[in-house]
Amino acid sequence: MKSYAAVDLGASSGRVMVGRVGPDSLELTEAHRFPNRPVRLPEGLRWDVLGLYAGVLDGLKAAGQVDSVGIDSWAVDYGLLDADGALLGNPVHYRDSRTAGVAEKVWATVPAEELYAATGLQYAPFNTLYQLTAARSSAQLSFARRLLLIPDLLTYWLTGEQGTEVTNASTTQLIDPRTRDWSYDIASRLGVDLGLFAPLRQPGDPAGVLRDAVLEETGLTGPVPVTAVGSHDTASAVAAVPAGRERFAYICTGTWSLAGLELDAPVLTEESRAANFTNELGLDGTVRYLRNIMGLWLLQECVRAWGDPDLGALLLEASRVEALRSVVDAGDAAFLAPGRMPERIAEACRASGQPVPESRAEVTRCILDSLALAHRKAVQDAQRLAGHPVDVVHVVGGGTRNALLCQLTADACGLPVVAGPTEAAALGNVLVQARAHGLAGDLAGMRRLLVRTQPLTRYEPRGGTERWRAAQDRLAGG
Ligand code: ADP
Ligand code: LRH
Repeated sequence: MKSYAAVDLGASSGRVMVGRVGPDSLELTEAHRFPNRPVRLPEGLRWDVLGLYAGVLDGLKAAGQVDSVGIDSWAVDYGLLDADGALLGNPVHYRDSRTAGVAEKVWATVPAEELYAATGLQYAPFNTLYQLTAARSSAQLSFARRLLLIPDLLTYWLTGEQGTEVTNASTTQLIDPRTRDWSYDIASRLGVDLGLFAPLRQPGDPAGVLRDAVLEETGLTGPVPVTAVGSHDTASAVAAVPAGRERFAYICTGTWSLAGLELDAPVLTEESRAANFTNELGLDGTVRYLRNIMGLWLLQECVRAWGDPDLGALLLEASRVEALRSVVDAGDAAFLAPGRMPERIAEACRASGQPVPESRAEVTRCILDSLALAHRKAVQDAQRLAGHPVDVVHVVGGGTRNALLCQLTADACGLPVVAGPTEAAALGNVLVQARAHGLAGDLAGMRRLLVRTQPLTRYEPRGGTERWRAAQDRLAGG
């Protein structure tokens, strides 16, 4: 039995989990959880990356002696280092408004169709490429000698070693998903200096050992290796989808819903671009073909606006509200920015001629129905665009604790939903470390271990697919 610390930083919270892994056993316990609160500064929305690093150190101390450490986090964002290796400013939050209107400027040099054919990445205003374009004339970028994506930055602070883990690099829009290497042509045409990036690392590669100062602060005894994992949280979460031989779709539910398929090769067609599907890199040569849906962010923002009422009670009330009364487009980037979420949802319902949800329970039901509908559309579109039919939908992540959302997703998709594990990203992180440190097996073997050891809940579709189809048509027409 070996133990691994998985640092998993989501947009709403960070956690350090400890995984104990044997050939036929896998146990995960939480050592430490801390909130991830973005900070609104005069210059814009920023991550409190020093607070997160402090949370990681507290977590490693609470975890105790482990055989290795791995870090994953949300994608696309980065810190810039100066020539001395010091951080230049607070990393910009992907919900910051600096990228508004930037994509159009990029497309004037490399048309959107060509950019998709080369990188396979969906359009999202916050792709690293657009962030770098927005920052082009900033003082920070002109002083920067190194760019590290968030998990790579924390790894650097823990070990002193720099690298660019490839699954997360695939969200920069600077990677070619066919070669799984940099897209040199795109970078040079758009004036991005690839020399800013440290060399690519693969999940499972060694990423250094904890520095002496870190050992001192955490009370651990060295050497403690740090191992590269699928450092994009969604890559780690998909690695931990507990699928057997079945043909499956997955939905990673948390702040975002990431809904799609695991494929052997990217889908780079014009139809796929128009449907805004992304081809991100997964473990062992796989491609994560998926769509970003606003996810439980919509609910998080409402709950914040309402002064944090009890979530369980709210969901119970929402389960009693009439179904599919009003729905909004949960894929709409108009919901990306923080603030005024209950009002923005009401406005979207009014604008599309639907009843305006009044009570908190009605707004919550509108959000969950809308998410389930967006899950349905993504699962259907992915199957059609990739020519890859499925029989079951695996739901992983924090949203598995929301039984109403899981049931509505099964109903909307007209397919069984298997929900769990909740801490999928941490489990994927642990399993990649375990494999690097001697656990035999491929991705399928890792998944078999999850099926044998993790509690899963099955939701059967309750019929009524007609109503979901009608709601989808209503939204498309509205
Ligand atoms: P992220 O990794 O993006 O920060 P998580 O995977 O931790 O997100 O999921 C967070 C979401 O999980 C919350 O926004 C909330 O909607 C949902 N959630 C957490 N706990 C519960 C609970 N007890 N009941 C229902 N939903 C929950
Ligand atoms: C989920 C996630 C998602 C990205 C978004 C920025 O945490 O990594 O896969 O698109 O954050």
